[in-house]
Amino acid sequence: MIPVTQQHTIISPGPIRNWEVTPYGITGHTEDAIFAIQVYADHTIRVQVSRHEAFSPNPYAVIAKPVSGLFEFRSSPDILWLSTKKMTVTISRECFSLSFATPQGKVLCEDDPAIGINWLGTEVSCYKKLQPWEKFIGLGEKTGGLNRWGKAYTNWNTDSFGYGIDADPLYLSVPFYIGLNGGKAYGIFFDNPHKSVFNFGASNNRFSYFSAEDGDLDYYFFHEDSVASIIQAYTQLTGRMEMPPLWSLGYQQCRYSYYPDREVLRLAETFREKEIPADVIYLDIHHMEKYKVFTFDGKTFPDPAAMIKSLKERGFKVVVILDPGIKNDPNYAPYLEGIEQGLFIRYPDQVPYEGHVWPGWCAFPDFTNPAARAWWANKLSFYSSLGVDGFWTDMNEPATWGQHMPNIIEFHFEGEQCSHRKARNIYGMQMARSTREGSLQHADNKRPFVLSRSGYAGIQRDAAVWTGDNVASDEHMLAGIRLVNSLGLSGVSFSGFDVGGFAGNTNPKLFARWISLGAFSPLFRAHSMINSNDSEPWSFGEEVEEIAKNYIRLRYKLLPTIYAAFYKSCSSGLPVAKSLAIDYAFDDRVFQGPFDNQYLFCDKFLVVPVESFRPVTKVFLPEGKWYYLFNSQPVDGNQVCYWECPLSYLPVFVKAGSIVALQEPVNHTGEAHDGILHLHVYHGSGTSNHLHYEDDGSTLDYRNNAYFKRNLLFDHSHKVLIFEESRGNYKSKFHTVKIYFHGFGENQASVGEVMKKLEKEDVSFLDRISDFDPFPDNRHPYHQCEDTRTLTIPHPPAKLTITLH
Ligand code: NBV
Repeated sequence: MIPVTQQHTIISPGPIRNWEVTPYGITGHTEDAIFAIQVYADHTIRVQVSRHEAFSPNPYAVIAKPVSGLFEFRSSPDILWLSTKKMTVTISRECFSLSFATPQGKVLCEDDPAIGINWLGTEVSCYKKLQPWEKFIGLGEKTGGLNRWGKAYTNWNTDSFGYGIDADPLYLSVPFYIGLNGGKAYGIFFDNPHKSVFNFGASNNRFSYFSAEDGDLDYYFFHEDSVASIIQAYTQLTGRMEMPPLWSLGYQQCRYSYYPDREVLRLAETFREKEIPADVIYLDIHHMEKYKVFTFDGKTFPDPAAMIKSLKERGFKVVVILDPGIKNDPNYAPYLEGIEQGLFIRYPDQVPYEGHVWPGWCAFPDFTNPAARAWWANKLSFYSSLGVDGFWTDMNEPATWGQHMPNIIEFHFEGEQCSHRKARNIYGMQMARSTREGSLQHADNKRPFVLSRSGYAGIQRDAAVWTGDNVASDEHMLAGIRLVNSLGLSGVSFSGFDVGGFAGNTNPKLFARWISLGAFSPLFRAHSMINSNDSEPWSFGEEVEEIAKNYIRLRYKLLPTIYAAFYKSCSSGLPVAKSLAIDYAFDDRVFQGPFDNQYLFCDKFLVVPVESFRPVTKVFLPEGKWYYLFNSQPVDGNQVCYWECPLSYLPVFVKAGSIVALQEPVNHTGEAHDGILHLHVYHGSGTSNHLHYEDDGSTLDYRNNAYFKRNLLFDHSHKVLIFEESRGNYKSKFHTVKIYFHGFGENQASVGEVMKKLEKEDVSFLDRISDFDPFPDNRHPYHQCEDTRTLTIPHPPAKLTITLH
């Protein structure tokens, strides 16, 4: 029991009384707390401090374990030191204040010595000295600018319909951020799922801090040489996504709601008639009978299996919405089963909690209970047997009308039993987890696709996420880009926004710009709200339809590059849409608005998001050289310039030295392409590297080497193109490779004029052909692609080196 006198006093851990060195680090007691400092990797150190007798478990986000023998330890009468190859943590024995430094002794981040760690009632906080010019990035789905300095944020998963562009909190919490300090970077992940606050120098000039309503101080400190390596370290700890199905990287069409079934079929037909590629149609809540999950409305969808079959024949996948609320209805089996098996969240007197949502009064499965997760996963066979391919977990904050779930509700929490205060932020990710497990269970070796609104650190293992109920406005479009970029900084690579805006009515220009941006977003899904105007690619007149079609087709052309980028992201944890703060962290211009919206897509494209009404925009080109995507015009980096951006031309630049892989567009990813791989090599320096990756796009066989993967290298100084030996036992679907050289220059007869020698294969050579412009209409000034030469060869089955001069 905390004495009354202490309830409003600040308590700190006090001096260290004893410690013990373990294989993983040190543990011990201070005057008022217990502590443990453990090494998870050279770059990752965990700090736990508690006023309880034992640390309270947080079993959801972290999948790694501490590793023994990675540190050295020293002590003096005043200080304890624990060092790994990457950092040293210094602990003052007198006040238990921590300082993290590089092995060379440069301080990365240190506790405010007077108030470093403390408790105010049950609230636990950690105050870090604010360093001059320190920047803070990440923290998941948070609004605002890229640099979070001077702002504070709350982590408390919240249904935020039509949120403002500065609103906080939103649907999903990732209490992980990266600090940039004097040319060095570090990361902090505070693994405490209670409502938490991160303050990056808001209303004070002394410290940044993180605090939680209750629970322990439990955080992981990361240090590596770059922002990218810190994200890799964080995702080593919390996991990475697995390869998504290829169809989920195509264009996805959603609406609240498409019904009845003939409207859904008509929608599918229209895409095919208009030859606008698309892969996915979503069924929102109106497909259900009285909004009851695990049902179809018998009147509007009398034969869902037949409808889904026809959609599949047209090359569409079907994703259905799942809401967690289970209607209290004595004739409804899921409700009865949940009650009987004790699977719902309950009040302390064991009465199931009921909240009002779409179906009326509902009970809520306790997704923190393995039995409830298994039950839910089983129930998904209802959909799988009808042919449903993917799931969309909505309202899983969890949302209820009134938006104030009582804190006394109890959750299983893997047997630990806790209240809503600790479980809320975890609930959504566990619903996504159980949904993914159900998909794996029923989908016969098919890859799952789950799209979740809510989540916590580690959600990337189970689901893609989208940024919820945005609004049809230019500022929201740009805010969505920042949210996706921030999610990418926080381990969530597969994310997107509702193209066109969910709430409100989109205007034609806005839709055109938004869909252009969507083509360069990891998740490409258009969605809009009930009672809003139609918002399909053809709903805004001919010109916008053409723009939409061009960009959707461009997306499909880019699939070989995008798919390879996803493969890389699965193994590195780095995002597909990369904020410039990852590769250019110490260039201050990256953080200036509006440059802080810019990002690298698939590591090769610099995307400059710009409002729909702007014909010209300011662009920041980071160091190096760039090529304007639409005509390969070279542009110097390390400068800010103005660039024309008429509606059809989203400013996108290709990084010098990139190799971009394209295919001919198809109507959907299930359709066979023409077998020609188009490789665009952009002149640069050093050696370009492109990973070519293919697999069957749908099954889990890639886990057992059923892939075709190889590195393609281009040595710019010696003009040597190398197709390395391929790995894996999948046969590539490309029989021919056509290579295009951009920026090699009129007078550099080197490439194209003479083909010196080809090992093994014959080649045909074509000069001056552009095959990159996605806009065949020739109406725009950027259509020309004069400086491009090409070469065509059979797709080499084995290693091939081509020397050009
Ligand atoms: O299921 C209806 C909507 C859905 O379309 C949207 O994408 C979700 O974010 N859902 C929220 C419920 C309430 C919307 C007002």
